[in-house]
Amino acid sequence: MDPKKRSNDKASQQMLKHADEAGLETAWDRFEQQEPQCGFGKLGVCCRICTMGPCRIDPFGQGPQFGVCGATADTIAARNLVRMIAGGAAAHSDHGRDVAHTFKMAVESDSCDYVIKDELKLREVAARYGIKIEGRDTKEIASDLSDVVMAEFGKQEGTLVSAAAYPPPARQKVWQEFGVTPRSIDREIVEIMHRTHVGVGSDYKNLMKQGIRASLSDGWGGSLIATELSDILFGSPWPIRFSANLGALDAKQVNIVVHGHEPTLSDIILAVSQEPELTKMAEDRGARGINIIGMCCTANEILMRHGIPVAGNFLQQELAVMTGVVEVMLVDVQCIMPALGSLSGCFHTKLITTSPKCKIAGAEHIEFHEDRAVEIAREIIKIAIENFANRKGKAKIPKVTERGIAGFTTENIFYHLGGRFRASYRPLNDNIINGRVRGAAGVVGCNNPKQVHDYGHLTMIKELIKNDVLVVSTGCSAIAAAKAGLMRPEAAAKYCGKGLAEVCETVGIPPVLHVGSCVDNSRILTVAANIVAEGGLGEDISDLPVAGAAPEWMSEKAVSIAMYFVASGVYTVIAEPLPVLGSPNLTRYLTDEIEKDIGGKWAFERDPLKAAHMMIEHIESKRDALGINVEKERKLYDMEDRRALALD
Ligand code: CUV
Ligand code: SF4
Repeated sequence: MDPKKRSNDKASQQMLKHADEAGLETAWDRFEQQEPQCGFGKLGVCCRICTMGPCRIDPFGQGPQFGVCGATADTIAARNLVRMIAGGAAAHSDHGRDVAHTFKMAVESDSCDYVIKDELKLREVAARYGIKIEGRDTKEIASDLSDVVMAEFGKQEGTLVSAAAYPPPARQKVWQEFGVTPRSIDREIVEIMHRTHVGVGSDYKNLMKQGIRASLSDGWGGSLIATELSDILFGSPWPIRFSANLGALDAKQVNIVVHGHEPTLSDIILAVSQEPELTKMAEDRGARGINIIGMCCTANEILMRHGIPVAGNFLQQELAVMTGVVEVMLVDVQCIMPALGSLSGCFHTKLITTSPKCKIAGAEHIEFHEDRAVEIAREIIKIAIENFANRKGKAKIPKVTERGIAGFTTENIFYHLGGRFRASYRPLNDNIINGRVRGAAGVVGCNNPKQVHDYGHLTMIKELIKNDVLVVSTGCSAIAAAKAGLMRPEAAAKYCGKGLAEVCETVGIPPVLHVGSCVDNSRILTVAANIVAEGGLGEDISDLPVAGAAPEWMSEKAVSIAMYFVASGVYTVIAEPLPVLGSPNLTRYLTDEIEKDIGGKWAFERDPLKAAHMMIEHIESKRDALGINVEKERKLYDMEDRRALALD
């Protein structure tokens, strides 16, 4: 086993070596045991939807071309794919729903552990949702917003309020004409399940249409609600320093890793961990303190707001436990490997599940209830403190960490670009128009043992910024970038092309902007909407010199995300192809013809360097179409320009 063939990350390489020596199994080992993986599944031509099957279509045209019911490869691949979208949209949007419930509780109760932290954002969001602001107090506005937002999930009439309030008008028109404006969140997901039941739709394009609609209800609906309400409840992020990688685990402290996706529990855990009584209790047990440290998107949620360190991304969750210093691995929902159950049994680590939606064999379950948040947080922290004495063997913490700056949002990114008195997207648009910044790319998504861990993210991101493309990042991709030092402002001089370096250095931002967790991909959508609204770069998101990518994706959520990027007009390149290659028709539709319907399209490319150049080429073609690729005479900086670039 050569750790370098598995991970590009130094800390992970050390831990993989250790795992190998200690005979501990990881996702990489299990991936190898799975090979060769099922070719029918990979190509999307295996159907298990009814018990006349399972049926499979021979992709070489030799064997059967129809399922028992007569379904073709096109039908089967399209049904499978839109069901993946349903799964991904459901996960994100249910996260949004849970935040909405917590928000409602905070609004209605006076003795709640959650309070509204960002009143300004509350007012902004409420106004977007058509709620009266003037002369009303916070509680009234919040109560109205809570009602409107809750209704978005299950309403029976009309369309999503947010789908009309946030995207550019030209984009909304495209959706209306194509008939994919999302109606409500749950409905679009349910309709996927209905349409894909045996004997309903078999036209692959019509099936995809519902996939598009559901993905839009995720991106501009459920995920957006999760982001907006989290900002209101937990505070809008602000640029903040943090450290990243397994080296941020501290052998001398009680380590609690918060892992999963939601901020609701972890935010309280962090606050409660600072109570003097608990710190004293930890000290009495011989620990120097309590170290709350994140993993995956829960990490992103609280590092964006509190600067807590991040232990790592998706493929590092097992490695964190193997350090032997994790007292509690505290999880909520999503991207938690079932393997943690048995693995934690080999260590003193207590794996604690908290959501009724996610119980794991081998874990202890302490159900989290928002109305007793502080009390439950204390209980969990005490368990961790008591467990400190139970560590076995020597700590195996790789001495690898990086530092970076996170906490960028749609509202604050260009506050920085514009300076204190010129908070607008004008400076960004101008820098794109004058060509210093060629365009922007959203690089997001997971890790996948099919790719060398982090290599895809880093290779792509470095190539983009070298070519003056500003990168905004979320999820496990953002964590990969942080671990490699790409979120330090100094990275601009080291890795960027001249134009982007100039802009980053003047403003003091890193060339890769961390905008949050996977639901915060909605921030990338609203950034794009704001760029359009600022003017000078076309009327629609599909006019912008931007692209999206998920270089190591694996989850159904990633499919929903990439679909709503595409359906918002963004060219999106993913590494592992969608499981549709067994249907040449569907493949052609997604990677080509769909652009005429919706303005964006997919591309599949495993080589991250090639993928980056496909994105750059697309960005340049959009610049050409906008007519901004002409050599302009260099004018001298006037005061206005200086102000536009000035540090505040
Ligand atoms: Ni939701 S979905 S592995 S943690 S980005 Fe990370 Fe982010 Fe993919 Fe999961
Ligand atoms: Fe086979 Fe059709 Fe049933 Fe799918 S739905 S398992 S293709 S019979």
